[in-house]
Amino acid sequence: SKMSRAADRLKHLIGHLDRPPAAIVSFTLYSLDNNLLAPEQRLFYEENGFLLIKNLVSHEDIEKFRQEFERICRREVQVPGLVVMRDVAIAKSEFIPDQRAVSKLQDFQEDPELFRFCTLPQILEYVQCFTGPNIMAMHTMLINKPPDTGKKTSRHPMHQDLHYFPFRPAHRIVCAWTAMEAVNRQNGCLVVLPGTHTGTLKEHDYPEWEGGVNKMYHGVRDYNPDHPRVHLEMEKGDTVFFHPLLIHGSGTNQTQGFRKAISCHYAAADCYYIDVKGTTQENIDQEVKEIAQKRYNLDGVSFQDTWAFRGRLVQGDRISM
Ligand SMILES: O=C(O)CCC(=O)C(=O)O
Repeated sequence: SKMSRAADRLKHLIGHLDRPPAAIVSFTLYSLDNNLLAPEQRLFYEENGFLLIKNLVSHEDIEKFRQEFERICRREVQVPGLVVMRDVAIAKSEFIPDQRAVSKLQDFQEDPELFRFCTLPQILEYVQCFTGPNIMAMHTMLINKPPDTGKKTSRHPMHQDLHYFPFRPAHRIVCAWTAMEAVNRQNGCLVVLPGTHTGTLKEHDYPEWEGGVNKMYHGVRDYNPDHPRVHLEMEKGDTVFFHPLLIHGSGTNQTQGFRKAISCHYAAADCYYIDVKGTTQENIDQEVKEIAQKRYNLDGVSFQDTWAFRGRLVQGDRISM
């Protein structure tokens, strides 16, 4: 595999040097020096922009997140700021108060049970390899990919998450995405283009799909269709950490079950906000401001404000975020 080739190369390198392995990776850009990641894991992330850790979240915790999700779907709990999304293929008239009507929850930072995911010590231990010790949870999602209706709307177009973020630097941001059940090609696992994290932020917009596209599901405008793809098949509790420039998406769910995953984007608490005027992010800036105005009747709120407002410190000190 690519992982073991990288490890072999590293072992070979180490064998020809009289310095400790830490010195070899001290020039790395995408990860930080600490004692958690093995040299081959760091090298893998540096080269590929993602790192899969097996069996990181307990089945017991996942069951609690699932139960909380179901309570939210049944409207037994009201969560301030929570955004409940439905698939475009489901007509408004078909409202049913259970998970069949919900394709995604966003911004669950005010739900103590779901937010516990973002504070799990074993997740933060990995997160700090990328962010350093001061950590903000910036963006939270529980994705409930529905069985596809045949219109292929359950797909998630290929994209870079940095498109949504008006903060930098990119390499101090990381996503943790945990499978809440076995995810595979049949139910629409994540698909990544390894190594694309070393590129720049590309232009994103709504893809021209015949069956319709979900709200805010922008896709990357041009990427190399011949770039090698990796389908991240994962077991329940497995967690992938990935860089916000890594091009990724997910396929249709061809099963009758709902494919669930829970995720959090973390940023170093000493990241800084940027002005996206004149950049490829102007379209998302505009769309987010319009939604904020409509939904919360908030005039004059900036794209950056919407992030500063949702972000929560999960470790260390809140510095500039
Ligand atoms: O869980 C998935 O299917 C993909 C989610 C994703 O990439 C996103 O929401 O940004």
